[in-house]
Amino acid sequence: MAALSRAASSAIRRPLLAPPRLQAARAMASSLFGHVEPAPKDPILGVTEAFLADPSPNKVNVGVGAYRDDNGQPVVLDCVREAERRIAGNLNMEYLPMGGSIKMIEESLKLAYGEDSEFIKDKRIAAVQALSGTGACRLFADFQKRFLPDSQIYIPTPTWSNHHNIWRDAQVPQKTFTYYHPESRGLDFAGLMNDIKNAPDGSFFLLHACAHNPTGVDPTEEQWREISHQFKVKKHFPFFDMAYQGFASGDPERDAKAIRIFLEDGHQIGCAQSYAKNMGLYGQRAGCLSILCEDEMQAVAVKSQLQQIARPMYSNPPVHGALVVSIILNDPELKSLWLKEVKGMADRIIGMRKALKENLEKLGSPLSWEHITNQIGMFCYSGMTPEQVDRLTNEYHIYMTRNGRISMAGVTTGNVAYLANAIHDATKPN
Ligand code: KET
Repeated sequence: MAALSRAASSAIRRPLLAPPRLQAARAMASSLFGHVEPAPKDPILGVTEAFLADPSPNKVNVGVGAYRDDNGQPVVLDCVREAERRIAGNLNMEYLPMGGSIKMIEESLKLAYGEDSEFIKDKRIAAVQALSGTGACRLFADFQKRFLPDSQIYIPTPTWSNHHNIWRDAQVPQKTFTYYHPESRGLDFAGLMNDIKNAPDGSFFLLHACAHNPTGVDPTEEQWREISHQFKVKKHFPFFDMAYQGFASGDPERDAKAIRIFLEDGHQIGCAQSYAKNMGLYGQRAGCLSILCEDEMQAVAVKSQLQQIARPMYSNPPVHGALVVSIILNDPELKSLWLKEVKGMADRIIGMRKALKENLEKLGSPLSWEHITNQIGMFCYSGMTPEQVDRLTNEYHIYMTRNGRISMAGVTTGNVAYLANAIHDATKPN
């Protein structure tokens, strides 16, 4: 009996006792990496992780900005499916050049700078394919650090949380500028203009080209003109992050208006483009970084340096998404299908804004929800506090970022009433 129980207990204990060689290896490993603490969860992608881990059948994900159809399913656009059919069995998967696909870059520049842009004709734009919008921002931040090591970046308050990480990791010092006015839930234009005026001449500013994330608040055309004018006076450099071209108004040309105003006014600009949202190519990491230079010679030099930053990091960008983008934008029929599909996505979001607001009003919410339909783009900056968001998550299994941002792209006819009810419950005055 005693022998048996000794055997049994050693069998239970055995897995806990690693062989001496493994123990030594573990001790070494813990001295090497023992100081590594778990990283804090990402405020946006961490929400997706929590959503996936929740077994509730009622759960709703309005965290990450990823478009869903009215059944809550991810969407692959018809134009993308057709481009993929043309790629399959026809095109090879060789390395792209360090700067990426020339065709994809050409098409991207036409989208951002205009079909007939004189800057494209004059070859004044240094451009490389980038790892989507994030990669384009990061490449620019690294370029900024390398060639203007004493410069800083002015970032709006609030902004997409990853902007702070990107410029931090590139070791560019950050300043913030006024953008949002919480009381009016609109733009703090006076504060914004003041900060532009008070920044040292020649400062770098990060601007959201359209559909500001997370606020959904964009300057009007008139306000953009004033901003551009003041940038000229102060010789500031505007870097446009354009992650949502087409998602604000449904028309990519209209959504490029801010950039076009700056171009008309003769600025040099930088621009990060992403095809994650407007072509639904999220995981393909398709994007473009461009910098408008003084002349062709400067553009050649700048492009060669951007490539040199890319080479030791990822060597060259992925080919599949670049093929999809260039095939769609280069074929008039596929391009018009794409334009129709972008508009369809933008319109569904606009429809859901109306539905969410109407549902809240129907429930008798005494609060004003006008901002839901006044805001533009993928997000509704609801005004909910982090504690109210926690209630939505804990009691209703609704997942969103703690800054109160709702990804309207995840709202559907099927879940809008449930969402409205939860928001009403969490926000109604006692
Ligand atoms: N800029 C902005 C303003 C932005 O909102 C995103 C993505 C990106 C760039 C980068 O997207 P990319 O996939 O690298 O092309 N925003 C959503 C996803 C994320 O956080 O990565 C979001 O805010 O939910």
